[in-house]
Amino acid sequence: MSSAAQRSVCVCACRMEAALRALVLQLYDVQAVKFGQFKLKSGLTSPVYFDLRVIISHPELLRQVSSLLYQCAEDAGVRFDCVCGVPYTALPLATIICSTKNYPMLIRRKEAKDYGTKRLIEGNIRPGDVCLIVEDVVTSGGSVLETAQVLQAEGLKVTDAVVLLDREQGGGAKLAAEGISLHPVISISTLLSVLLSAGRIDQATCSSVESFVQENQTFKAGQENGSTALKKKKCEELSYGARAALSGAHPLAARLLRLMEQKSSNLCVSADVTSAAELLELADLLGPLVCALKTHVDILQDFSPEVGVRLQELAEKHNFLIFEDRKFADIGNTVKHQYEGGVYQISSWAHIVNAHAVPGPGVVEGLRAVGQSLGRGCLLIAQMSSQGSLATAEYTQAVVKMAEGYPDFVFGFISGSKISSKPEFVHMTPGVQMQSGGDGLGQQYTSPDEVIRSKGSDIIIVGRGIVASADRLKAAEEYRKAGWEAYLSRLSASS
Ligand code: 5BU
Repeated sequence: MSSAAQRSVCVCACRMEAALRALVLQLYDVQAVKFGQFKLKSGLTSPVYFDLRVIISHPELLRQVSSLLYQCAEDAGVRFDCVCGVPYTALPLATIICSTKNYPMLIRRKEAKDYGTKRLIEGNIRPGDVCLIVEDVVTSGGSVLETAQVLQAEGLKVTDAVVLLDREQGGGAKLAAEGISLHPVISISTLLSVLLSAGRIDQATCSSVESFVQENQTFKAGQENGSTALKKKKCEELSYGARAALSGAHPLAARLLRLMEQKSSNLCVSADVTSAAELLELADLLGPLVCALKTHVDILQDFSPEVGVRLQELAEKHNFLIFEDRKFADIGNTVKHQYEGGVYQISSWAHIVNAHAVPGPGVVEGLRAVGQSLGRGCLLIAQMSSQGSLATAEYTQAVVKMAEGYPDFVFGFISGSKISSKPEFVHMTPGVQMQSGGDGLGQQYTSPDEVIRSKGSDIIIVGRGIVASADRLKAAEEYRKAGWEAYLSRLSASS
């Protein structure tokens, strides 16, 4: 770099520093930051309190904050197509950024309307667009994450968030662990040092805030600061084998995770064929390559109890689990009969079944009454791969909560991405093909790499990508390899 260029970079940096310093002092002067004893929602007493809502009464400051937030994203090289402010304080900030910089804006509703469209997001949603999140203050990162999940459920990508003030209590690390980079305009340490050097606060106040921050880390409830927490969390990305050994793992989840490690496979084939002979042939052919074989027993034209027996023999022979994609969705008493009896007697041969959570916990209790003593396990359907799925972010979160109530029977989810950070839970994702696109009937495809590496799921479920291929064995091997390599690179990125 020439010395003239170096000088101009230095001038820019100094100007930026001066702008941040002026901003901190102004925030203090308008009482957006206060020192004293404040009772927080959590019950804790904090020596510092931020109320950035007050900045809407100061138009010049509002403009300045918006401009610094935008600049922060620009300096970090963030690319985005639209902007969404976390309700409510960041809404005017996002509005100013969008109107001055010409970006389309989205508004997240806190509650879905109970009339009309029931949308959680207002504005034109273009699935695949990258949405930048804007926030005023980040403590644990929870509000940013909640907004991100609502946007992601609508098909948007969220990679970055800009925030005016980071309290440095672990929010950045939590968001990073979820694949979102947080870019703060000011950190609490900068704020304290500016106020201290300007004589607005004394050393005792500064120290008490520093201790509060250190003692109230929200990420992994540890005592470490955000960046150490991030390293720790990243190192803690466990292998399938290590998760199998966790004391809280359901025995069936442990068996599945173990055999995945042994077979180097996170591939579940969806054997959607309509004759019993073809199903069994497929199970024998692809058995060595898969961790699970998924069936839709009710599409077979010629089911007999013999099919269940033969499938079990093949599962033993090739070391895979049988997953009947029955999607139970009725009251407990009915699903009990559907699982145990009828023509298919599913509980006698399927290791895994799945259920919709929409009927409430009774559906799990009915299935558990049959399956638990047989050592079976259940996956709850938290999201679906189909276009226009009605599973909102709130619904998905409620499904995770429901699953947590039945650790002796529910061991994971059908979802598009990792939705629970508990390593005992297994995430399985359908709608997977090497090429993106759909099937004209609502199915939407994502690649193995994206599902495993970017979305953090555990198992890819592939149907027609393999079954409709001219060479099923070759196609299955390609998917196995793609899924496994994505898993290995996810692991190595975290160590
Ligand atoms: P495909 O051929 O890879 O599109 O088949 C996907 C399979 O997964 C098929 O058996 C579906 O019934 C199943 N599936 C799905 O596609 N999406 C979902 O959300 C759920 C199941 Br739940």
